[in-house]
Amino acid sequence: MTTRTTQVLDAFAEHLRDLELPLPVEGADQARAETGAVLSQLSDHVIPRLESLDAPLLVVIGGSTGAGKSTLVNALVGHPVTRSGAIRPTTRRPVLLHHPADEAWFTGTRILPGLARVHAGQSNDPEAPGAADTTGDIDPATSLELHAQDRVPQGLALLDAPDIDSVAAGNRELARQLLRAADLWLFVTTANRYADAVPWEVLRTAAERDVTVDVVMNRIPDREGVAEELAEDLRAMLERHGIEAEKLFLVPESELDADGMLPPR
Ligand SMILES: Nc1nc2c(ncn2[C@@H]2O[C@H](COP(=O)(O)OP(=O)(O)OP(=O)(O)O)[C@@H](O)[C@H]2O)c(=O)[nH]1
Ligand SMILES: [Mg+2]
Repeated sequence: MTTRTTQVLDAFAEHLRDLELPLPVEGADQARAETGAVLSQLSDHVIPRLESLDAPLLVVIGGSTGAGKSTLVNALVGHPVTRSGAIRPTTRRPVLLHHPADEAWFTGTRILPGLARVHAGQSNDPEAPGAADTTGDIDPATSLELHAQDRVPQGLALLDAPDIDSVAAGNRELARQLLRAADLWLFVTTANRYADAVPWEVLRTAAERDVTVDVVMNRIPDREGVAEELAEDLRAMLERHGIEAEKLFLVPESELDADGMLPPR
């Protein structure tokens, strides 16, 4: 349904697309980058959300490489669906998990129209996490892998994103684009890495546009008092950066099983 509001936004996007900044003056690069970011936020989030308020909420799981994003997503659905690994970065192609009944919301180009859809072949085959690469050579940085999962509640979708601080430039840009499409950003960091600079810069942009952010501090040493101490420090950092985290989840370090899975609890 196209409303008057979305017509106005479409016209605004049209103006932005026509905007030329040809002169090599100071700040021109920045202005070009901002124009691109606004355009992608309009097409990836604002317009589709206004057009279908009842579409599933998109939770984007983002953060530093190796923070354990994919491992946590696998824990949430109870079996390995997205590849986790020792090589940094591991996740290249974003993986979107949705309830089977919500499939139609994501197969089309309603959100993230610039990303080609790749369907997971046997999404419930635990032997084959990330086994969707049957589609040959579709560039991971411009595609989105879709998995129907019964364990994901209807009305909610989880998106395992590439890292935001990657040495791979494609990953960094894609991760930022995915965050702009998020209804909720689940920011994952670890007890070792939570003071790194890059995530805080990205969090600040999230705060600037009032996006809802929840924070996971992962891999907290399982010793008395450590979680409380780290949580207090992290809360103070969030406050200093003007970020209102709705929830802070504290996840203790635990042993993974042979499949790389966290214990269910
Ligand atoms: N022992 C232990 N290892 C973990 C835990 N969480 C993650 N790991 C390991 O840490 C490595 C990185 O985990 P991933 O889940 O791939 O991290 P990621 O945030 O998805 O990384 P990118 O995809 O590169 O952004 C993997 O080898 C995991 O098996 C944990 O709680 N305990
Ligand atoms: Mg990953």
